[in-house]
Amino acid sequence: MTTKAAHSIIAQRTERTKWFQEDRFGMFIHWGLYAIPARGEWVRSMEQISVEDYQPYFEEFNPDQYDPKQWARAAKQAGMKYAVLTAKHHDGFCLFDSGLTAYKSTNTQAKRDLVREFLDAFRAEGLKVGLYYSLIDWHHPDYPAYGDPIHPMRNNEAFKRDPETFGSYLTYMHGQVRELLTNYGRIDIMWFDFSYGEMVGEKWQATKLMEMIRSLQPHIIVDNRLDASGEQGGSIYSDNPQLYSGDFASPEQIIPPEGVQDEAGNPLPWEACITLNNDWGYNPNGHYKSAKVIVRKLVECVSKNGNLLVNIGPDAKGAIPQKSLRVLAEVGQWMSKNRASIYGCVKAGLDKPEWGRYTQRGNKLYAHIFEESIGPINLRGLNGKIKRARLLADGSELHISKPWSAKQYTDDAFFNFSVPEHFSFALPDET
Ligand code: JFZ
Repeated sequence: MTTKAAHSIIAQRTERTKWFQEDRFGMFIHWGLYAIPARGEWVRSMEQISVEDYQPYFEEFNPDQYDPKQWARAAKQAGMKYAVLTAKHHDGFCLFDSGLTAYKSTNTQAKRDLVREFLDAFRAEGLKVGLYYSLIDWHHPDYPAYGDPIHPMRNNEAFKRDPETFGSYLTYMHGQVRELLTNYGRIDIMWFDFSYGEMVGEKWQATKLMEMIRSLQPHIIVDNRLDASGEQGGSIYSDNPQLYSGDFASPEQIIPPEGVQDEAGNPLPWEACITLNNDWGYNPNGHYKSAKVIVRKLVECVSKNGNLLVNIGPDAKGAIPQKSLRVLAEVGQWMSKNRASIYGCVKAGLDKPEWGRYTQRGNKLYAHIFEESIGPINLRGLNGKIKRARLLADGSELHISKPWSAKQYTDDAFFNFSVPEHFSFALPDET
């Protein structure tokens, strides 16, 4: 049974996420001290590095090439509409001038509030801004021993803690969220990460936290990880969500086969986050996804009513890796011609075609053709329903032919010649 409170949570979620579901495409930025060892943001945990042995990275951190205006231009040119930066990741290092810790960027050689500069630069490009804040904290002395079920080796000496003092960590964590949402102007997204095992929901005093968040920034949208891990779970899926169940689901490194629905089958706002290479934090090694893959994944998300958040991991100097910039630029070339098939688009009411995917906005259907065709391209069930078809990239007409005589095709329409692969689009007016 949906209570009155849950009704209003769902109604507000729908209202608040409108812009988010229009925008569809964003940039994730994982940046912190771990850019120095350059083996991913989990390096402290994976290699069981003690607080003391991690300290040299704090002493050394000096990102003198940090130019968030350039980051913002790269995001904008890629066609991204919003960006989310790690204000604090699991290692506890703060990229902002917190009054509650000395473990922050303003106390490094950088002497800069990296979060503030990020926010200013991205807002200036007209992008919406979000902050990632890690619930897990391997640096704070009152965060309990890190023994999560996903990475069981974390119950080691380097992470031994007294869980009795967890309350003081919560005061710290709530206090930092208050700072971020008080001192930095309008924030559009709060991206918490992540819950596991018993460490979920009210363990974070999540209702109290959310009441504060909503009172400081009523419009802000929040991911679902106060209530869930990176995987499915958490009551955003139920008809009785909590205040802390979040505004959107956050599948990670996967795109759900059928998109994301609540338990009753109603579509939920969701955002898949993916890396460009294998790690979130800077790692010069690892296989890079191509622009072609990123474009197709973006199309796939939109074709299932979802968003895509593509990660970059700037290096220790503050530079976005050249390879990442190249992929972003190529994605941007595609977006410059084809963005109409992404922004504000939704799942089309048609079966997934063999040759690619559909997205739709109003009476415009976008056919994303992923395959080089060997002959006419079958538009299943669309015979007589297409007013005209155009290539989105250059506006040229595509001829629609009558169905073949064979009986099984009588409901179908066809593009009569082979349409160029991948970068081509048809734009039929569906009636
Ligand atoms: C989390 C972080 O640990 C990671 O460093 C990165 O920030 C990513 C976006 O989010 O990754 C997770 C979180 C949860 C699970 C797996 C990876 N999980 O529950 O399986």
